[in-house]
Amino acid sequence: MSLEFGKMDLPPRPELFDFHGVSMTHYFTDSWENVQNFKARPDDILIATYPKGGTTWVSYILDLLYFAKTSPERQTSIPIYDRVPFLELYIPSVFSGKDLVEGLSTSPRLIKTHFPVQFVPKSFWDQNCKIVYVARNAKDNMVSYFHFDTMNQIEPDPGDWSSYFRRFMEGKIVYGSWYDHVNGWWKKKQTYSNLHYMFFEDMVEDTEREINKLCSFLGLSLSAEEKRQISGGVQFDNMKNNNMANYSTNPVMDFKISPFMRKGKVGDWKNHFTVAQNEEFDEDYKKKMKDPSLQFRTEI
Ligand code: PPS
Repeated sequence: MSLEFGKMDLPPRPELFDFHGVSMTHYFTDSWENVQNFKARPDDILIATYPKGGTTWVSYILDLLYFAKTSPERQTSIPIYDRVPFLELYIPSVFSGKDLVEGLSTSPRLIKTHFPVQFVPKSFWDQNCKIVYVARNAKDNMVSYFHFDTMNQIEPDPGDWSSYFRRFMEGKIVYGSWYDHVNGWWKKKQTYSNLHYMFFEDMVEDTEREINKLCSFLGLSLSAEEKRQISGGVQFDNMKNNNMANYSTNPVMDFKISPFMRKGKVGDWKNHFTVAQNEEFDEDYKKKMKDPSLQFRTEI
């Protein structure tokens, strides 16, 4: 089932509720049993992020690394959200991410999730699947998520910026606390070696370097020229202008309010946080982010 339904059919925005200790909406829990019983294959690759952490960017990079040479037609015919399906997204009689994954004929299958680590279906661990986790600094992540929630009809109403700011710190947004998410996955990395933990800011700073690290992790050997080409193709402006990567074909998003590929920057939070908000945020951040080995950059 691909994502196709007319704007007229859009249901009202969903409500947030507590689900096993994490704020969620029904779009990501209605198919819970089914998703938990997902049968991963050993060569499946899971791309995991907190929403707005760099999911689409890394998904597109992985799709190019694996399939640019063998299936160039994918690049002009299949939107990224169909190539790398969103496992837990379920819109009754319209869309099932799990069905879409099961219908993939690629090997490996590239699979997107925003689950916190404790929600990941067991078979990914049993099969020792490779997992790429992307994290983005909390301030830019919050700003990006706020704009996304204003334009995406299947997200709860974000309200105004100051109330959103507060709810982000409280973890009262879809997929819960950013702090728990990035820390939970970071901790998992200490015991699960098939997890590559990367940072949005590093990708902005040097995309080619991060592609090289991905290739080492995935065991891929592409030529320097191929990697350079991929790195060029995934720069922000190129992805923003690429209809197969920019979500412009997605019916639940209203680009008149805000585009999916909005700014792609590190430090845009400075255009949103007031001085007082920044102080409050930093104070709260220190209390929640106790692990000195997990460091984020809010500017580069
Ligand atoms: S989602 O909805 O959770 O899948 O969104 P996600 O893809 O994780 O995050 C979207 C943000 O990533 C930015 N983006 C990029 N930035 C720089 N370069 C490239 N190539 C790129 N691709 C996506 C996108 O613009 C969103 O960030 P903001 O800050 O809102 O612009």
